Amino acid sequence: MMTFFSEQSFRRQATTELYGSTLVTPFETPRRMEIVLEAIERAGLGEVRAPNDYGLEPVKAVHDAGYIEFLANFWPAWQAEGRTGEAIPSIWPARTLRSDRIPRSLGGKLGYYALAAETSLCEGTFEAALASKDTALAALEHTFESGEPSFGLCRPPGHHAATDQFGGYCFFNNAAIAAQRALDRGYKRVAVLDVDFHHGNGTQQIFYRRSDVFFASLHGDPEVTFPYYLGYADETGEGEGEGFTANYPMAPKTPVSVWMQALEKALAQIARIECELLIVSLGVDIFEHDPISTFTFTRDDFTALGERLADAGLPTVFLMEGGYAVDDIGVNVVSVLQGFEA
Ligand code: SP5
Ligand code: ZN
Repeated sequence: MMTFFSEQSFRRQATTELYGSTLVTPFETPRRMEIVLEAIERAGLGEVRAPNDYGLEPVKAVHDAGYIEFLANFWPAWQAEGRTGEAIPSIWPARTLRSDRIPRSLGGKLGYYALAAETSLCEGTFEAALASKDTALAALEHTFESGEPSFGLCRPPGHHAATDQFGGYCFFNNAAIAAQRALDRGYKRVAVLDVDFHHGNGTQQIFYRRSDVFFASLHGDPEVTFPYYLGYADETGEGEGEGFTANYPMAPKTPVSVWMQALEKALAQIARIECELLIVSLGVDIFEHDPISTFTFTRDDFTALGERLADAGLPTVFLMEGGYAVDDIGVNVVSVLQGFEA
């Protein structure tokens, strides 16, 4: 399988993540990419190619212009104010405050455009986010042109990023950008299947009122898991989009057999709706030893997942999302991709 990866992904080198009451080294570390690349090479999965630069148009097709500009300008502006540390939001337009104004100050903008505080903004974040969406777009283009499956080794991940909000280690929603591009290239209906441990709130929000993208997510129950405020089973889409969102929240330690039953339901919907392309938001934080997650996937379960996805019989683009058991992330990802090819 062809993999796409950009060295520019390494330009985000954040040193802080707000975790409980302390700042820790971010779980979403650049080292993850090195481990995946090593595993791809060791397994002989296939060529790894750098993506083209697809510019900002495909980003603007999904994200708010003010939000893109905020991410593009934030770091230089922050530095120009003499701020040296990484930027972490600490106030939002929460329910009792106004959300119809975007404050002039950087601190005000930071909260306006954030949905969570664990994800800092730092030097190189915007450049890495651009590289990540280019990686997704290159994978999409490869599958569009050849019909062959492809893997976009995206970093930073994307599925928590909404129209105009970053958080959950995500800035641009790579899966949404690729899905929109697929539609613009002529596909009539696209499925985004999100198997990351966390609910893909951003992807859901972007397509919630639309029937051209079917979004299905299998994830830790938001009653007890990040992002807490989206991803419940009663969220099924709105208006035109009614029936084009499906959520399968599951309790901590849910057996993989139960998870696989939810996958069957999601794949049945994808088949019934007659989706022409499958984009997989591939988070391997469903691994049994993931440090921030509570599902129980083993290496063999990842292989079985890949095999089952291949049986769907659709042109398929895998895009990297989460996965924080750094030493195992490579084997886990490659197991899915080799299962798919087997
Ligand atoms: C792309 C992706 O996987 N983003 C995940 C973002 C999760 N950030 C918040 C993590 C909070 C973890 N709380 C864990 C408690 C473990 N005891
Ligand atoms: Zn995740």
